[in-house]
Amino acid sequence: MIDAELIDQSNKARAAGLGRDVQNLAERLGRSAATSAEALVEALMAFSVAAPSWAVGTGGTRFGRFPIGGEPRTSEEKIDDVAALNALTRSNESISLHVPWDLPDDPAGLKEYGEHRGIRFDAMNSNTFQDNPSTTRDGAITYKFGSLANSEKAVRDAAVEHNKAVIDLGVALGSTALTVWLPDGINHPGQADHRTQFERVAAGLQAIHDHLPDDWSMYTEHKPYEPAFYATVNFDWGSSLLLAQAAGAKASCLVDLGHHLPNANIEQIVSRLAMVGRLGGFHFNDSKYGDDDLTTGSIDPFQLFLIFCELIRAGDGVLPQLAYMIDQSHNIKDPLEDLIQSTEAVGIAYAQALLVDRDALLAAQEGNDAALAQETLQAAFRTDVRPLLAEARRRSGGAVAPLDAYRESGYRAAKIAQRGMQSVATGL
Ligand SMILES: [Mn+2]
Repeated sequence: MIDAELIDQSNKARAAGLGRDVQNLAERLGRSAATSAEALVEALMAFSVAAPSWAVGTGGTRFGRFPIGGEPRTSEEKIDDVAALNALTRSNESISLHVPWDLPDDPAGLKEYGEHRGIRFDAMNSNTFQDNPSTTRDGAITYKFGSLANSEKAVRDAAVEHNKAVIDLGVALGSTALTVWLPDGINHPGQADHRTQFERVAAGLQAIHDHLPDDWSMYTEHKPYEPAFYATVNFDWGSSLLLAQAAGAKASCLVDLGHHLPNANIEQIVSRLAMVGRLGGFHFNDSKYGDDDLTTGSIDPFQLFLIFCELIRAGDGVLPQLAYMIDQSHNIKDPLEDLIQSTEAVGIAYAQALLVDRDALLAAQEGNDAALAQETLQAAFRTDVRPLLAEARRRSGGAVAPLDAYRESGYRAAKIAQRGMQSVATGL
């Protein structure tokens, strides 16, 4: 573990500099109570973004995988890594499991394991994009030609059963949400009927929705291609909305930033889904071309800022309570360093969006003053809010400089000694 003493030592060396930076910002910002440095620090202290269990191992590409060493071998070790991350950031208080990559024999024990380390269970993810031993018995059932949209009823039923089992597991872990990302689609034009596939998926999602406990939510996650390359059933936000509406009242749409065709206006999608009350959550990452799973905010931080502006707009000045998660699996960085950087990027975009003078923006919009509207957004976006994030972490017991503190801790080397150089995270 990364202990408080190490973080204290790391913070002491940076205390004076941080104090000066925060003071400078406080003097520059403090126009109104809502956008004061103090208000932003408090908002940041209350914010948490989930880490997925698959992001603590080294991902790979179809060209290969280069393990970094010391990767978690079990769900418990994945929780250990998220707890280490949270000790530094104080903004990653939950883990999102992926079934069957995570299939605990003793869910109650795993829940307790998480509780002891201050880690809750975020949305459950059901995987039907590969065959798995729990529902695709003896090879008689296969998801080769899809799951909920499969032409064979036995396969569709198995996919529904898998999702129900994931809900049951989530109940035992204290989770309250299911994210359904489907592999269903068409690789070759004419291979299957678009409408029939959609109707089968809608029926399957209804059956899964019927199994949700009262306090649960369910998210549909769209993606334009992969694993099918000609068409996917849930290919865009419109299809996702139709599927969520068909599934039932507890279903809403989840936006994965990498699941759009190049140049899609994601902030506008966010606005539309929020407008109709079906925006459920986010998977944060960044991309240049496709579902690149690059570090959040590393390619297009302005887009991330504009997305958070839409969220603040949807919440009328405050961030709505949605499912916020980082969905990345890096293949060359230390996964924990990647998560530290993504968590920072999400916090920056959030704080900058809170900084927008919404009254001035509205006045510029209604007055058709495009130049002033742009100035208003840029005034917030160009503000370096990083000292406020550092201050929020410091007050919460986290590290002022989490990446430095992580390296100073020697965590990776200790985990290589404990888990080995060739350990592989389940599912990767
Ligand atoms: Mn995702």
